[in-house]
Amino acid sequence: MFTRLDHVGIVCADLEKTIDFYLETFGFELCHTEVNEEQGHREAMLRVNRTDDGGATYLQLLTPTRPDSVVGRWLATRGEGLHHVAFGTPDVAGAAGALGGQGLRVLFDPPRRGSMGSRVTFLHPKDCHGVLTEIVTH
Ligand code: V0V
Ligand code: CO
Repeated sequence: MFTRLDHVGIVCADLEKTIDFYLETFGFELCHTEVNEEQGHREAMLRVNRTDDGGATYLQLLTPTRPDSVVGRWLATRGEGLHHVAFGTPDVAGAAGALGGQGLRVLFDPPRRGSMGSRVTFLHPKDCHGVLTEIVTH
């Protein structure tokens, strides 16, 4: 179902400062930035490594563009830190359908636009032992 870890989502207060920290401290590569108006955040994808199946593993740094977005509410109530984990799959809709059939709550049905033109959905954290779990197909 899942073939790799695609990214770890991290909420931050200052996107530019946080990008600089990861580039200067750990040497990761900044490979993409975008605004996701639908989700209400601005983000950067930092590449950690490439994988044999042509995918890659990223850190996704997220900062809100409005206080009432998912990321805005998270920053206001929890502060900076880990927000979600995203697994890669060749078929996000198929994986979401199978997991929904097992009784897990699928949050975007159908999947929505994600980073770098991907298609994504999420599983409710309460159904995944406290971890907000994203499913992504590039
Ligand atoms: C909320 N909870 C979490 C959580 N967010 N637990 C673990 N990790 C998180 N990130 C818990 C929270 O503590 C509550 O538990 C309960 O879930 C309900 O939370 P809430 O306060 O009602 O929070 P809401 O209103 O923000 O709703 C939570 C959900 C929401 C998961 C439904 O965050 C959502 O729809 N997420 C999917 C979209 C998303 O995350 N967008 C931003 C990244 P207690 O306190 O009641 O026990 S988008 C992205 O990464 C993209 C597009 C990409 O390309 O990668
Ligand atoms: Co994500």
